[in-house]
Amino acid sequence: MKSYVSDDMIFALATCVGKSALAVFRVSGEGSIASFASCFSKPERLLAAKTNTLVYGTVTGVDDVVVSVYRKGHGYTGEEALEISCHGSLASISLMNEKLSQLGFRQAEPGEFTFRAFLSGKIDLTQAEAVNEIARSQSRLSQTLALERLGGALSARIHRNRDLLADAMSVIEVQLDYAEDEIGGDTSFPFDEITDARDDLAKLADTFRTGSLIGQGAKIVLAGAANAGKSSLFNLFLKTDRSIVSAVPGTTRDFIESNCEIAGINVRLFDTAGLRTAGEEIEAEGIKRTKALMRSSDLLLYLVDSSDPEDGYESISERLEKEIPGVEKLFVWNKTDLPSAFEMPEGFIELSVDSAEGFEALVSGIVSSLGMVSDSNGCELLIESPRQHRSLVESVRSLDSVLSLAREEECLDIISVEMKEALDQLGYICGELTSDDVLDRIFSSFCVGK
Ligand SMILES: Nc1nc2c(ncn2[C@@H]2O[C@H](COP(=O)(O)OP(=O)(O)OP(=O)(O)O)[C@@H](O)[C@H]2O)c(=O)[nH]1
Ligand SMILES: [Mg+2]
Repeated sequence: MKSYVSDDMIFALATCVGKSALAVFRVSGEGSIASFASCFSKPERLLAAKTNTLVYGTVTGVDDVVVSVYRKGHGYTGEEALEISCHGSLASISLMNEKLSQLGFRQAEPGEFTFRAFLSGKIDLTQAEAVNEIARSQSRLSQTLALERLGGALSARIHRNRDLLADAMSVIEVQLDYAEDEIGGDTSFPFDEITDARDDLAKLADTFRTGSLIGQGAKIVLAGAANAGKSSLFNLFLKTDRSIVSAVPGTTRDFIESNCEIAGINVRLFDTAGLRTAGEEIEAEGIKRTKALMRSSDLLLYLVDSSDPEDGYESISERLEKEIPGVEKLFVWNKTDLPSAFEMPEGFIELSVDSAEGFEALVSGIVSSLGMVSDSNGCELLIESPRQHRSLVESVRSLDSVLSLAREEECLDIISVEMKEALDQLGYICGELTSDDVLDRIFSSFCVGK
């Protein structure tokens, strides 16, 4: 990678610049401890310190500090490294920056500490990506899932399948060595092993939609006829009077958006203008925007006022499916505290925003419509990286063609090329095979100090 030299000493502020109790600097690289000891009030103590221990002292003319010592092979990067905690004032931060530069440390690039951890074999590429996913996570659930990947659950799953496929590959290679260029019957071809790996990888690839929704947050749009109770429901989700509620139809014109957590899932929630034949220009523009939002949503919550004989709910699901195809939808039969003007059609969720009756069922409906687990019922392994997803899909595609070529008793040479491709794709996921471009893209999206 062009900007990451791996044999020098680097440093970065690992905490934010601002008013805070403490600031933490990270330094890493061969010679870090000796270099830092030259400005430290107790150099011998520092030079003799065992790994994973703390040394208290003063950086002359800068600040009192506590230094965490990591010897080579330990700590985050796997290199000789220190974490220096000083006071969190802007003056301390600036003086410490100057001091470390004078001592010969280079300001680290974004993600460079994690890159070094990857280089030294402390973590693989899935774990490096998990570090960034944790740093970016905005909900408890996304944090928990990323932690699972950081712990190596994804790597272990990929390696298990890779081992299975490597064994299958060696069976194929033996047959190739014996110059049997065609499979004689299906007895010796490892169909079962390849099918098992293929199915497991496909299952993992299928978790991407849910994983990325959890990681990036789900876009949920509240829509429906004017006065159906969209703004009231929006406020109920946010637990605040964010959107104006009134009995006058057409209250919300421009859409309103806000972040919230629903069952541990990070959600970008939109309240929109009621859908009706618009009377004037501004409302018509609001409705146009509502429709665009509906099309781009991960989940559409369509509200009907069950007490209003005018609210055209009839065959709404078919109509919406035609108008907004391919978007997950939930239909909400609101205002159940009032006498119903019609019998509730099948598939609607009953709700009274006023009394909050039915709200829990609505939340469960949202969780399952997004294909998610709620934070209370444990976590399966999910992926959220588009890069990992692409490789999984490619690997499954190659394995599908291996299986169909083998069924057609095609030449083993061709089959082994596809097998190799499937194995390579798994190698890309964990970073055993990779290019500088890919590494650059992954690590440059980290923040400095990570
Ligand atoms: N009884 C009852 N009234 C409700 C309920 N939900 C909303 N309302 C009332 O219905 C009226 C319209 O509510 P809003 O939340 O403003 O409806 P809206 O869909 O945002 O309306 P527009 O922005 O005009 O499209 C208000 O008077 C609410 O108090 C409910 O569950 N029960
Ligand atoms: Mg409204």
